[in-house]
Amino acid sequence: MPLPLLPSALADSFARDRLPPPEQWPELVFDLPELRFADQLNCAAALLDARVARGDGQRLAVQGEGVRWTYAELQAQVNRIANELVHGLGLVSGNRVLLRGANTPMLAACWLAVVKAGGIAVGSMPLLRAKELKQIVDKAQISHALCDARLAEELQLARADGGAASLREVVLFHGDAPDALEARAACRSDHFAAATTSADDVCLMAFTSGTTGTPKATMHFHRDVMAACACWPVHVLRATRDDVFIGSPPLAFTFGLGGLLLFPMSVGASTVLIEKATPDTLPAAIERYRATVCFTAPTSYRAIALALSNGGPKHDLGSLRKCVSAGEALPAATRKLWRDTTGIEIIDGIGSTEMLHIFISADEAHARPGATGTPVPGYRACIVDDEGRQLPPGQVGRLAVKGPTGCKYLADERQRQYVQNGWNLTGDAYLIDTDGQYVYQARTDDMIISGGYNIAGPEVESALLLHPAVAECGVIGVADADRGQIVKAFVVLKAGHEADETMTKALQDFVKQSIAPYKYPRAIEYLAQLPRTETGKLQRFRLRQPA
Ligand code: 3UK
Repeated sequence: MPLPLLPSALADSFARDRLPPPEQWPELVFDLPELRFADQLNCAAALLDARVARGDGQRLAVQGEGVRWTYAELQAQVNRIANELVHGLGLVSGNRVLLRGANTPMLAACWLAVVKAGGIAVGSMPLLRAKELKQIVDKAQISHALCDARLAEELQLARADGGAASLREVVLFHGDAPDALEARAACRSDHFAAATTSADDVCLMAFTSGTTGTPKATMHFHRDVMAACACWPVHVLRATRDDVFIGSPPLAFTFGLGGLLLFPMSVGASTVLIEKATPDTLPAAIERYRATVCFTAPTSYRAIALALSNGGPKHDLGSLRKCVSAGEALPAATRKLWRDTTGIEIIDGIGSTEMLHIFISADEAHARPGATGTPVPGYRACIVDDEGRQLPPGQVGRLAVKGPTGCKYLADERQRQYVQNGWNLTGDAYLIDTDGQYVYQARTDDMIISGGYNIAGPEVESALLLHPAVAECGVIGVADADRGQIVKAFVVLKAGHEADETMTKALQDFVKQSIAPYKYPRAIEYLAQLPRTETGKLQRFRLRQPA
């Protein structure tokens, strides 16, 4: 049963008033001693002020293009921005603040300032257009926006004709206007006492990447942020204060927020925030900053490794120590390719916006090709059938998890789908194998049913990726009069390979030889690239739409 909530300390009760009703909450589990937090908790103060108070002020905190801030410098900048928010822009605790920008030290400082001031940070993906921004502003009733000047246009469009009406204040940064955020903050004191928030006060709203449907806002508490820092990073990642974090996921995506800001701060390490971290630019940045811990998506590891082995520019990745993959299933072929190229065993982990971060994972020593891992300490998981009954090992069913964090949608009927009987149901089909490892099958709604067989698209993708001509691929089910559905593969070939009948036959035979023959793709279509979200997820629904 849900815990009784601590009284809120926020002046604006918008978020508290829109939490799911008690009976729709996931059960929360706090069985690790380190998950007992004080009733009064501000996570920005816990991550930043406590670090400086501990004597780490002179240690490097964050780097980016032309920026190198120690923890003390970051704290001073955060305090100036927080003062401007409260004293210049009239922010009241509990107000929602839209953050818009590519990953930069300034964006990170804005996130910390909003949360330290008791505001609620709402990240937005840099590529969002006016229509999507308007949806976010309206849904979260956002009052303030801190926006990179180079991304201001779509936000202005969202406000045209009286749109996004709740948005009172928009301040730009990285611009040269006299009223830019940097200039305003420079006039403010670099001392700011953190808002005294309750551990159960919302500090962050994350909109789901939503491959389909209208966006949902997940809400997380100050305590949730600290719980995420106490579980996976401590028990699986095990980074140290000397690590240098780097990677591609946007800070608006909780994979990036945790991996590139919260987790490095929680151990006193430093982070590198770069605006464009594509497979073309990430290797050079790793070399330049001598990064040691990298966060990116499976396709990005594959693309980097392929480029290195195909005579692309040679970058020294020798500083890397730990590589984390999430967002999508990590194919065994990609794990092997990365190990062959860099000597590093990838740490795979499944997380979700609803759960805040990773809840099933395996460290380098326990990594097994094709499996995600085991529940992270602090979390429990099981596989259930459609009626919620627990299934024995070996059977495919729905993944169910619970832990110190969980799904709390902002006023959304879909809460009943994600949370059932106290368990969070992620929408993934999984099985537990004989050694207790959780093995990803597919998104539950992506299972292909062909001629009475259940076929998981990602398994066929993994088989195809092992073929030397295949750069990338995506597999879906398409309607078929005889079989209900047939397996169809969309394939991107590596340079120098011909998309023709011979290739199709070769790929089909290749799949039949490595997995059960009935799973082979009866149809293959060649594409120049696959449709992906900004976070690297394959958009299978777009493959399903007829060209
Ligand atoms: C899929 C995975 C297999 C899975 C996320 C780490 O991806 C994140 O959040 P989203 O809300 O999507 C969640 C869904 O993505 N997925 C993620 N990781 C894996 N499938 N293996 C994986 N390793 O379908 C899940 O339900 O965008 C990931 C940390 C924070 C995150 N928000």
